[in-house]
Amino acid sequence: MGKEALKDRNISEKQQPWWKSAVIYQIYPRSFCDSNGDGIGDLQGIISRLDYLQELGVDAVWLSPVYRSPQDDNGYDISDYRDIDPIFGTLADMDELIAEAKKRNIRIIMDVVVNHSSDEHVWFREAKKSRSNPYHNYYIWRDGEEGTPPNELKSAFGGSAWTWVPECGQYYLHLFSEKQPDLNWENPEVRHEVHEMLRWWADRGVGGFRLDVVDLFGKEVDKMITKEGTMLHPYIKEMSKAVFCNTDLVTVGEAWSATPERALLYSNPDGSELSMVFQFEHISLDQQEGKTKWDLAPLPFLKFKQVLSKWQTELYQRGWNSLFFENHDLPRSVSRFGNDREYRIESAKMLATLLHGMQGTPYIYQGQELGMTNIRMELSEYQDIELLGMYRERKAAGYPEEELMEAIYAKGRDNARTPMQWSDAPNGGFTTGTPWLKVNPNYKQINAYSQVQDGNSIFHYYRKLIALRKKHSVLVDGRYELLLPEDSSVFAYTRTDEKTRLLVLCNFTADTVAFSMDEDWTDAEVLIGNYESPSASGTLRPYEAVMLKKQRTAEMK
Ligand code: TEU
Ligand code: CA
Repeated sequence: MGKEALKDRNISEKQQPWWKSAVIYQIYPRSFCDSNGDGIGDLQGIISRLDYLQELGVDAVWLSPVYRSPQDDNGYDISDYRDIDPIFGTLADMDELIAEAKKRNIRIIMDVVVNHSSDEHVWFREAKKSRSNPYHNYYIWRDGEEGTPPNELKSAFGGSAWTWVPECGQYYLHLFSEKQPDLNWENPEVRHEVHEMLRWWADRGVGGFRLDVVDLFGKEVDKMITKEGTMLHPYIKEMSKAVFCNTDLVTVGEAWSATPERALLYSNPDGSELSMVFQFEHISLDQQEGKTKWDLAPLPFLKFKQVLSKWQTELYQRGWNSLFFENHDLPRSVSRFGNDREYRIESAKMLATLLHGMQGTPYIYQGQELGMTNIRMELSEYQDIELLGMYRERKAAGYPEEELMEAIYAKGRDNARTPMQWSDAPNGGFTTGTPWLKVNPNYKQINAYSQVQDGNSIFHYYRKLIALRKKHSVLVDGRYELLLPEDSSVFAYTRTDEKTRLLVLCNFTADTVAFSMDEDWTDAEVLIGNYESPSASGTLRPYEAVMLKKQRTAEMK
């Protein structure tokens, strides 16, 4: 046996944490299922759909925030970390959700937003009363003169990151909306409060935590450093020691700035920090160099392959990837990377194959398993604070209306937030009332009810991919290798362990394409594919995807 193969075997024989073979489903509660007709999804709605998630086969649910909140940023502005917002239900509903999910072997992962709180949190209400208030130092204040903020830091949602408070004669920092004041992580009391709160949720039985904008925790505002400050990793280590270590909690940090080098720290297998991070490199390619996501550019496909492959190889056996194409901040992947018209079903399955064949923990965002698509609405119908902020700023700066709307159609966060399409009943079966955000009119064709009935649906394709991960450990541990790096249509790679080799082939175009490979795969077993029978070897039909498996032999490298 070669050295590589020995290494492959050692890792697969080690006892693995549960989340290395898990698939996680993200729920955006406001848009998932409304149980009481007020137009807003809620906890009882989620409970009523747990059987659906069990059928899909997911191991855990990442729940976007349901804490008490004025909902300025749909719950990412928390006013009480230990209570549930009345629009979603009560703490008793939350306990019921945890227990009902557990019965179905599903863990609940809480979304922890502690870079900032709501300005309506009692800490901030106190903090802004005076400089001498005991909570003042829970937030980040700088002296200055009204009208002249301390520095040029900008809010992600438009305008300055500083807001003046006359009572204190000071500015407070908010890297997001002014209703989201940044917590002062330099204050040990703040960090202690966070640890206590996390333990409180762990004791209630949750399965883990997703940490919102974790890379901002160590900010050094006077040096204009927001991401990856000097104290970032010490703070995470401290938190891990206080809360996560010696538990089986899964932890995933959201880190827009993460490079593979950083990710090796965050996801160090020694457990000193987190289980994994969300990195966004592959998500930030279809935009103009050095600009924002609103400055659209076509996806550079070769770069896309190279970036995803880099993450696969750099973290192999030294860290852990999270795998995702969608979340509540991103457009729908079938509209973005696939074809949401004539090849919607094929391309949704192709993207699923690509992602679920890789190493890491796959995340499915609600509706992705149905191939839900982007939406186009009238400006007045949009709700998202980010896209409205962008529109206001760019409109004032003279951008043409048409360009702004195109950017919103392509990248606006409301694309992901339209209500879940459960059936062809009015409003897609999401609510009996008026939904808080318009339901995508295509719900008559695209809905869960019809896909659960149809064995060939995207839903069942995801179900099979999840089942494959449980069955073939090579999907969890296998070494990744990119093939055909220069091919401008096909994304191809292998996964290899001691016994098995998998080949994943994905056509990213609406044409039938030919390609050639050195290795012979003609007799390989087809694990899954999105056409009834696979193509003749060496060709792929429009958006075709296939995953093949064969036994590894001595002469294979
Ligand atoms: O997002 C982090 C963040 O930086 C976003 O502003 C992101 O850049 C943007 O959505 C991409 O278009 C997290 C949450 O996921 C997001 O929903 C919150 O609005 C944000 O933090 C503030 O809590
Ligand atoms: Ca409701």
